[in-house]
Amino acid sequence: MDDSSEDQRLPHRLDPNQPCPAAVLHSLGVRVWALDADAYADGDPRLAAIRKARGYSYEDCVTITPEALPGYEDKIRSFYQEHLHTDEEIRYILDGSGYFDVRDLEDRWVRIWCRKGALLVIPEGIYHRFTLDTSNHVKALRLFVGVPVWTPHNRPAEDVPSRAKYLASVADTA
Ligand code: KMT
Ligand code: NI
Repeated sequence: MDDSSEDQRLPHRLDPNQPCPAAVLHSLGVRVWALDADAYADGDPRLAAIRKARGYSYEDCVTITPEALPGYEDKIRSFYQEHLHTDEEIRYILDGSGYFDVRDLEDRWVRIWCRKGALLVIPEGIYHRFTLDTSNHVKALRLFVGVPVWTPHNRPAEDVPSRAKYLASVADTA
C-alpha cells in the first residue's frame, strides 16, 4: 500500500498497483479462505472442518459500527495502531468489509481487503493493524484456540517472545 496519510479507510493502492501474490501471503504465515457466509447460520461444514483442523474452540461475534460498538472511536484507533499478539488473530467476515494490513519481510505494508465470506488468519508475532473501509461497517466472527487473549502489543514489541518465534518461522519458509 502507499504511505500517504490520507483517510485510513481509503484503499491506499500503489499506482501502478502492486498485487501481493497468494504465495507471498502464505510465506508470511497468513492464511485465507473464501467461504459462503450465508451458510454460517446453518453450520457450514467447511468452516467446521477448518475449526476442527486448527483447534478453534472459542468464537464470538463483533459488529463494528458507531452504534453497535461501545467505545467505538477508541477501538478504531487501537485497531489501527501497529501491533502483534501472542496468538493467532482469526476473523471471519460475516457481513461488511474492512482492511487488515500486515508487514511483509521488507517491512512494507500489505493491505488485505476482507469482504463477506473471508476467513483470515494472522499469525502470532506478525505486525499488523485493522481499519474499516468506506462502507464503515463490518460484522466478524472472532475465533480462538482456548481462552481468548486479545491483548495488542504495540510496535516496538521486539522483546515479546512471539516476535522472535514469528521471525524464525518465516525464515524457515523464505
Ligand atoms: C481486531 O482485533 O483488530 C478486531 O477485532 C477488529 C477487526 S474484526 C473485523
Ligand atoms: Ni490484532
